[in-house]
Amino acid sequence: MTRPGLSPEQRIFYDDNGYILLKSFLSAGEAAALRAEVHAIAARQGPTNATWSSVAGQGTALEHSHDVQFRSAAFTRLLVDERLTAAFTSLIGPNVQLHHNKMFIKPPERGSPFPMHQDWGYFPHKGNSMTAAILHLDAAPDEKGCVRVYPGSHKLGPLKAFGQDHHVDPDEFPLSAAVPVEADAGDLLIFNYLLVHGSGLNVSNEPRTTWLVQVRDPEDEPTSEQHQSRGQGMMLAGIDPRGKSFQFAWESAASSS
Ligand SMILES: O=C(O)CCC(=O)C(=O)O
Repeated sequence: MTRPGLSPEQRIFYDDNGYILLKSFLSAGEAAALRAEVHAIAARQGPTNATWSSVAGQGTALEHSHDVQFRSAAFTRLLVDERLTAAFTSLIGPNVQLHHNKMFIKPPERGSPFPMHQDWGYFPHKGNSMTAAILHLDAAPDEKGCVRVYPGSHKLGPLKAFGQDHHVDPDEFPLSAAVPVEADAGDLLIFNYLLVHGSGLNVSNEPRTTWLVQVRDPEDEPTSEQHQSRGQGMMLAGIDPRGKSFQFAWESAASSS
């Protein structure tokens, strides 16, 4: 069965706002199964804390893993799930290439916030095709530190970024004034990497569990290679039309030496 991707109305909303929340993208059962996988990975790997440096040292925590498909095949299957790839192809074209993916658990009562930022600062590309999707594996109401966005901010282009977290000016883009995108288990939030976004503290008594994937058009070249990952370059939909095969920066350095 051909998957529809975004409707014309959803596409208009996305183009205007830089993001869209697709409700019930996965069933509650599918979300629950993936949530269990994420929590099992976290239990196997032991404690982690990916709290950003600009908000570290305040007793908060953020469990995470990169390259989740190397930890559980459920995420290999998810990467090429036609519902996901159809959503991406309707935004960036027929060819969709994996950049990276990661999981996050914001633990109860002390789940770290993400300062407001654009992902652009982490992995700038010439064509700005880079697109993120956050799959919610349990409910993310505001008190759990749901994602907050500045609708339309993707149209501002790259903004001045501060520190190693690349956060934007907190006076201009305070977390408190951003729009909370509350979500239920199974909802998918898709956004362009120029959208100003972040999220607050999890002050609830339950974890907030998410999986995040970033993809691009394979013809969209990075302006600097600063965020590579295992699995990067995998085609999730379509083909890589370039004559050359995908290479990490370290591979080209090795072949020219
Ligand atoms: O999960 C969140 O609340 C935001 C994650 C995020 O913005 C990021 O990883 O860049």
